[in-house]
Order: sequence, then C-alpha cells, then structure tokens
Amino acid sequence: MRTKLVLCGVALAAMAGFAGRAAAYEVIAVTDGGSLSGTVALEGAAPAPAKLEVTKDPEVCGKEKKAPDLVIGPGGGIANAVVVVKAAKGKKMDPPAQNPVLDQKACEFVPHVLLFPAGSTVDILNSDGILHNLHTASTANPPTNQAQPKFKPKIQVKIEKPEWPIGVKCDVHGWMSAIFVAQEHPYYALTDAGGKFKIADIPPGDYDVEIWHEKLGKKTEKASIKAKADTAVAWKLAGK
Ligand SMILES: [Cu+2]
Repeated sequence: MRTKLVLCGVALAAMAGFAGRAAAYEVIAVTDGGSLSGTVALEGAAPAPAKLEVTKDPEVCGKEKKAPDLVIGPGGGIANAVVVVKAAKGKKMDPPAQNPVLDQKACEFVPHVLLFPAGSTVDILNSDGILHNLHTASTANPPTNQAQPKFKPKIQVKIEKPEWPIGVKCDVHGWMSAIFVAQEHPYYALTDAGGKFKIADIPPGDYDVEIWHEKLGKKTEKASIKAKADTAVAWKLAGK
C-alpha cells in the first residue's frame, strides 16, 4: 500500500511537470492568423543590478560580473522573459535555419536565455579559449555534464523534447548561468533588451498567455487574437 502511494505521488509529480502536463499540440493550416505584440515591464522601480564576484581566471573573465538573472532596460522593460501563447493548435514549428548558439565570452553565457524549438541541436561555443564546463539540469531530456577545454571551440547538445526552464551552469566558474527553453510549439517568444516581444500567425481566438521570468516568477494574462490583425499589450510583472 505504502509503495503504491509513493508511486502514485511520483506519477502525479511527473504529470505536474512541463512534459507531462502539456497536451499534444495539433498542427493545422493557419491562413488568417493574427499577432500578439507588446512589452513586459517591471512594476515599480528597477533594483540596482546585483554584482557577482569573479573568483577564477580574472585575466579572461574580468573582476566582477553583473548578475544576468534580472536585466531591466530603459522604461522598465524586462529582458529575457518568456512569453507563451497557450495554443492547443496552430502552425507547424519549423526547425531553426541554423543551430541555436550558446557562446561563452568573458566567462558569461551569451545569450543568458536561449529559446529554440525542441529537437534542435545547440552549438556550444567557447570564445574564451580557457576551460569551461557545460552542465545542464534537464529532466525531460538527458542532462549533460562535460568539460569544454580550450581546444574544443564547439560542442553540440541535442535537446529532443520540449522542456523549460533548463538550467545551464559552468562548474569551473560558479557565477556562469544560462537557461534553455526548448519550445513545444511556435507560439513562444523571448523579450528583448527593452522588454518587447512579438508572436505571429496565431489562429484567431481567446488565449491564456503565460509570462515567465527566472527571478520574477510566472503570471498568466489573457489575450484575444483577431484575424490578420495585431493585438498590442503592455503587461507588468511585480518586482520581488
Ligand atoms: Cu566557465
């Protein structure tokens, strides 16, 4: 009985996870799609960026880093927020024309958040020419933990299944962090440095839209998408 309860708990926990929760996405032809565009901004004043201490390789890494987990642009725009239109059906998600790239430059992952279609092969570059180490905390996909010495300017990691956020760390430089978002369907976007985003070709209808930020958390908004028109929004996330 006890074993059964435990197994049941594990199954529930798995179902609550992203991969288990997502109903199958249905591909349809979208001929009269609309778009959703706008901004995600911080409610209230922007905090001063936190500083991270550099404890290794200062000749390449520098002395100090700005924490990449909360970047606020002019006007309060929040960079690196993930916006997802919770569409059950829509257009096919095409593979990227080129492999998504995560570089390591001055001991920072660039970009800090990398959004790409599930099934992509990510090119991990090492522009620094020193030892880095790629360590991902995937659960739906196999995690990877591999050294990237200076003679390996590129390694590749395939992320087969939709999963996010996938934490990425370098075990050599503890302050380095990035996030992979392996999207399940085409209706995902990442806000730019000004907090702006745009998602196109959405079938007309009413949707829940999830906004997620690694530091500010998650919020659900509503949006009505109209045929061949843009719906403009200005959303806010509260500071913590
Ligand atoms: Cu490193």
